[in-house]
Amino acid sequence: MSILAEISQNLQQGRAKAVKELVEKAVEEGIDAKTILEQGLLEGMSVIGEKFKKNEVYVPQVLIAARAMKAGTEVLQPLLVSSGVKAKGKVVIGTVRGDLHDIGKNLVRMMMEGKGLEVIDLGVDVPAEKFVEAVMEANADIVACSALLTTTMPEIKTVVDEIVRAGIRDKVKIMIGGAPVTDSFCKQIGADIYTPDAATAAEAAVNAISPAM
Ligand code: B1M
Repeated sequence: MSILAEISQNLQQGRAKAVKELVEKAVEEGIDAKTILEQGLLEGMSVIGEKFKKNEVYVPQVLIAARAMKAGTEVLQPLLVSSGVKAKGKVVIGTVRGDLHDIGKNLVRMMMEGKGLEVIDLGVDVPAEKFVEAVMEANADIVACSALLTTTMPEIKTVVDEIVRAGIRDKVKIMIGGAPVTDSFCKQIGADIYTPDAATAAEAAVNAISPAM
């Protein structure tokens, strides 16, 4: 079995320590961080997602798989940092109210930090007012909202509305993402940027802040 398949299998079994060690070993073997992330960690999480959908695994198994995913991504974090010119700018990020999923949001944060952006992470289950408060306090350039549930997607619209209500709509770009989110939803709710994955989100954030870079 390849080391990437081993990472995927151990993640599915929720073996955080083994996942961490295997990811370290894969890095030592010279496999690049993006491949380990996509073909090892995310591959395992996607199998878990399918099983979860079919009720073949339940919340506790998914949670321990998520913990194993975290252990693996922590090893990769410094390697996902790209070299080159560092962007300057501030991003406020969070998972919207009612939603506890944070793996994707954490990846977006890591990739943005990798581009040199300062990221203020509000965590999960973040009310719209808290996004607005944080943007105003930090004078942030971007607010980034993640939602993983179809039931919490409308909460992103609440964030947009709150930003308009606070009178800061022209001062901040609104980026949105998460599995059920689409570009047409982005347009429909009056947000600025939809991106499908963490790497694209980080690139889009840099472009939004300093288009010339
Ligand atoms: Co949940 N869950 N979950 N879950 N969970 C999903 C999302 C689901 C699709 C599973 C399924 O049925 N197949 C389903 C949602 C169905 C729907 O609404 N359409 C679901 C459900 C139903 C639920 C509960 C309601 C289950 C229950 O209790 N009955 C419950 C809700 C809890 C809540 O939030 N209130 C629940 C709970 C949980 C756990 C807590 C057990 C756990 C979360 C642990 C954690 O995050 N710390 C969990 C998990 C892990 C999943 C799955 C299996 C994996 C999600 C994940 O982390 N994927 C998921 C199934 C799946 O996605 N296949 C599922 C890996 C991650 C890297 O991908 O987050 O999509 P993702 O991020 C991507 C992109 O979307 C993008 O970048 C990342 C890739 O680079 N992205 C952005 C994300 N945010 C972005 C922001 C951006 C830009 C891009 O700009 C701002």
